[in-house]
Amino acid sequence: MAAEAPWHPATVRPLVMGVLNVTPDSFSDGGLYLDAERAVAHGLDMVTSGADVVDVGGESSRPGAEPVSEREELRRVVPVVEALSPRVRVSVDTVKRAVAEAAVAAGATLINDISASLWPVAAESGVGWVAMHMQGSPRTMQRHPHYRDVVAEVHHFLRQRTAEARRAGVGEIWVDPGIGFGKTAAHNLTLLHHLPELVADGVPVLVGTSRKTFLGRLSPGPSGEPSGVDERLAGSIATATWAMLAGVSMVRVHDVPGARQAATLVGATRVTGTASRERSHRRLVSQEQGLREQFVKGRER
Ligand code: HH2
Repeated sequence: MAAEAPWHPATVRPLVMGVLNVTPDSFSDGGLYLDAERAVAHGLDMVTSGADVVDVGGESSRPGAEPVSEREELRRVVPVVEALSPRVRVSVDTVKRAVAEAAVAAGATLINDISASLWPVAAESGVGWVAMHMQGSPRTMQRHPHYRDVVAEVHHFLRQRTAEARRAGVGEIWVDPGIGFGKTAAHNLTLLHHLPELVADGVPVLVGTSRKTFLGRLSPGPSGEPSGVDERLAGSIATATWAMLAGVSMVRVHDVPGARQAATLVGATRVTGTASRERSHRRLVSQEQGLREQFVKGRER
């Protein structure tokens, strides 16, 4: 019998992952959604705005962040996952095995793993897994990021982890170069430039540039100071669009409406070709349905 083809979402419209940080200290939305009710309301808003998946996190991974206890992370994450999972696909952004397991029990079907080490949990529970590259740990990663060849090293790491996860039986695997995780602005730009090579491996790629520091450094205000977190929307959408045009299958964003509009347009340019507008629009709509069904299947596993 032929081996089953690796899991891959249809490649028409890139998917949008909305960020929901249930933390006091996340770099851009820290403290806004610490209360479970507000967190759930914001998650549902993102769904209305077009998020395909909501990524719930209870521990900040910003540079210099202090770890939180397992108990506290569980307290923050589980009720929010429970409330959102009947309404939308939910991923859990954690590096802790117990938190991943509890979130899956509460309805999450994707483990967003910045440590790229939790594939055994995904294999045991039959959910999807995102492997992200990071050099060092959040507390120290931005002190001296160093690579001989950032693209080769990041891609090699992700290929290795993908192979291990596949051997363990994980069906749905995503890779993420980890923009800003132990990387300078130059490293981030180099990785963005070389995204097509990662895409060419055939494993769906997720990229998160949203509101990150390098955007502020590269677009300083009139005083020469890096632009603030709230002034990085255009850069966030520009880099997400760049990544989608390079072939990534999902972008992780704080500002869903703009990213969703960009994703829809990238999808539309992928199918338009020379067909009549009417025909290509109908095709886009039916491919969109196919994509949603395939991605949502991950929820039903
Ligand atoms: N970035 C952050 C957190 N999780 N996961 C993936 N797969 N890719 C990313 O680029 C990524 C991620 C950092 O952003 P945010 O969650 O907004 O901040 P914080 O870690 O401070 O909560």
